[in-house]
Amino acid sequence: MRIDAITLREVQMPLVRPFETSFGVTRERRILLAEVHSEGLTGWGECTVGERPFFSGESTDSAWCVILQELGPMLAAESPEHGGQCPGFFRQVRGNRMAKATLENAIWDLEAQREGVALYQLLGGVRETIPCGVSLGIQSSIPELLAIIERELAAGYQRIKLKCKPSWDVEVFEQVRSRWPGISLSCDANSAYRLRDADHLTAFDAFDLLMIEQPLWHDDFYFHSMLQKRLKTPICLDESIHNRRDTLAAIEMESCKIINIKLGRVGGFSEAIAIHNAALERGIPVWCGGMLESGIGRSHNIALSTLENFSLPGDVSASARYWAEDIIEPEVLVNASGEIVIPDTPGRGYEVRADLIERLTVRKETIRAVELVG
Ligand code: OSB
Ligand code: MG
Repeated sequence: MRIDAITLREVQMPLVRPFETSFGVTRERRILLAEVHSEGLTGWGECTVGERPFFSGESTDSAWCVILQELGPMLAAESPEHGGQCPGFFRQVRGNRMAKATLENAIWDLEAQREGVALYQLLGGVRETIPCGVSLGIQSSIPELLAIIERELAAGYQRIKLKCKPSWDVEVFEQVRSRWPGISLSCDANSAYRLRDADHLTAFDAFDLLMIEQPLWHDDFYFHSMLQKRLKTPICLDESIHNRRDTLAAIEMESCKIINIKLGRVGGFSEAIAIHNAALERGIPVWCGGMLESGIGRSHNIALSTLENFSLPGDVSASARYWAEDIIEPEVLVNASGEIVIPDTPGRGYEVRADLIERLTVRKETIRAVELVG
């Protein structure tokens, strides 16, 4: 496919409620969207970076520069047939995986439209519905958290994940478990603990958690493997896993028993599929993480979650939990059984609301392929 132009824009979208993790509070998202125009079709990609470089080393502004200065021109000079070729085009650029995923995912989105198949089928997905969980931020009090859990369980969500940190953990788990002894419950520390906290972390074993996500350093495998030997609760790695090699290392070292796959963190659909396959071959279940995405990123997460080894509920939930108005149509809905029903229409399965996107846009730049070759 000939690339005619790539438009990068920043949209600003306030969250319906603030989201607090061990590294801070997010109230409004600054989201980058890429449109890749090719032969009359438009593929969309969302950059899942945070506003500040706290989850990964990338940020909204760093990704803006890397896409405009490096990755966009590299892609515009090519005529890709498959999204899977993108990592090759971007090979010279180190890191910047969320920026790379923005463009690669747009090419997959475009390819699905061109082939007239649903994106999930192009990816090799096999599920007609996907199981959904919710990730609940740190709250100002335990009663407030309990009220939110009650609402999410009533809505049908199949798994509750609690963000935790040293001052928001055991006491919270105790109260949640005493109220709901049987629910599927997990926690995510976003690297808030150190190995010296191992004794404290063994106390988590009393709460029958499905997993503890990324308890230690964001770039570590070895100390997680030491910690896993001391815990009954399975460790799930998020931040540490960037590619298939990381996956093999983590499994080999027994640093985790479960893997969270995020499209941005791993650089796009092709690496996400490679990680999925490596984990499947080794009997390690995976699930799809979330990064407070708009509908575009969410639609891509939904397509990815249909692959066979996405056997645990993910963090991909209804649009209305994040946005007063989402930028896709229909918005993402979760049924009373806590599932998203996969759309069967060609492409990503959700239409883009161009007018709304235009209204939310605060900056926009276009790279025209002719300017590069001409
Ligand atoms: O670690 O999974 C995480 C949000 C921002 C940064 C990191 C994480 C998260 C979430 C939210 O847990 C998941 C979602 O609801 O999109
Ligand atoms: Mg996480």
